[in-house]
Amino acid sequence: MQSTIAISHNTQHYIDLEEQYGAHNYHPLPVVLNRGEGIFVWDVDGKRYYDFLSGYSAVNQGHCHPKIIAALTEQARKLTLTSRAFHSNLLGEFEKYITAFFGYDKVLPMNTGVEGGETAVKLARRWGYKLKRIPDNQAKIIFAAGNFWGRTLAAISSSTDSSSYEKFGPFMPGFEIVPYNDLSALEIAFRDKNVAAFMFEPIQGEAGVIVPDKGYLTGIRNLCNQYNVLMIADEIQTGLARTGRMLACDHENVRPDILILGKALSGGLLPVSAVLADNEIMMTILPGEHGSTYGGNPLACAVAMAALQVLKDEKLAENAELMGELLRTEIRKLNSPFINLVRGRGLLNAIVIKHTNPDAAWDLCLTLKENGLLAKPTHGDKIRFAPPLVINRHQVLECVEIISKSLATL
Ligand code: PXG
Repeated sequence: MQSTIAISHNTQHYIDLEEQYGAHNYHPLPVVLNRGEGIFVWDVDGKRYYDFLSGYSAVNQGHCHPKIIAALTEQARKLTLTSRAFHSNLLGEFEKYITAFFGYDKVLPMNTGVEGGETAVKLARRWGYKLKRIPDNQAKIIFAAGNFWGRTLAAISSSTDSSSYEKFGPFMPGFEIVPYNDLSALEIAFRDKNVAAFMFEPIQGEAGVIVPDKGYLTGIRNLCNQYNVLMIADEIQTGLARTGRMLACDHENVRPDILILGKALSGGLLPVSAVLADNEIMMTILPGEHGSTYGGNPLACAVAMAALQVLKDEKLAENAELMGELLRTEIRKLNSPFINLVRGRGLLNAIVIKHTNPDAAWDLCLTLKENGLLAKPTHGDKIRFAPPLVINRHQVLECVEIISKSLATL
């Protein structure tokens, strides 16, 4: 598959190292990066690329944002980790900052996104037993088909993608699946009194940027109220300005009971995730019942506050909204016979490739790479276009030129 393009000896050297010494759990594009700045990354041969993946939306603020790097380096010289056995001067400050930022009583800090998801599920089960009075060990969490929230055994237990779960069983009990974007199915599921929560992505990222119908988020909120079920929004990929609002739930002015954030909460510097909820939910977990060595460490706290402040100061939600609209409009104008459709919100977008060659999406990504733009196919025929949110008008138009030129070679 990779034979059609020339790869330098230098690049091949690094790829060979990974091939030989690393597990083969990924299939990356044949490009080896060693530098990033803003919307650009450079390979080991010094070639510059537009980054149209942004670390799967972790780098919303742009690569190596100077203010976030400054927060990191300054804090790194003082104190990086205390564990939660002791207090730090930054944890409470960060907790106050992020709860005010999103309007919740409390936050529980973790590291990776999947840990944020696990935390939300544990909180929902606890709430279910303590407040909804679900009989012991009977709590159910509902998920939507096509969901993706990581790679732990709990996360893959809710997956409908066989490449995520096959031959990794047995799976976590108490999880149920309903179709995405289907409120009637959700209502039927909620009639079961043992349902504690519905966990969903406001736009499904890994499934290929699936945007639900207008009213879906409001409908979920209403059903959750009606049936006393917690609404858990996984905004790890959609949150933090990516879709043109600070949260994707803001598009319908809906407030989830539990909000999960990750990825861009550190601007791509280190794993930082957070679960936000009000006291009624958060106070169901007591000392010793949940945690993590690195969760809430001072370095992460300093970085997360800087990362959030940059989103606000640079009005990145507004820019994502405008640049996303421009990107979709200009790609549609190309009228390419190879693009089945362009979809997305803000700067979380995907194109669906139409071609007789099943490898067309991969081949297009190789050509895009040759032409100076990095993007990655998902599920065979879809390519995500999700640059850092600091991209400007001129750069969007230049990227559309690159896309146009690359499509012509298909
Ligand atoms: N929720 C959503 C919506 C995600 O997109 C996670 C949770 C998990 O985050 P962590 O930090 O645990 O990866 C994601 C992750 C991959 C991969 O290689 C992961 C994501 C996107 C693309 C690839 O596992 N999103």
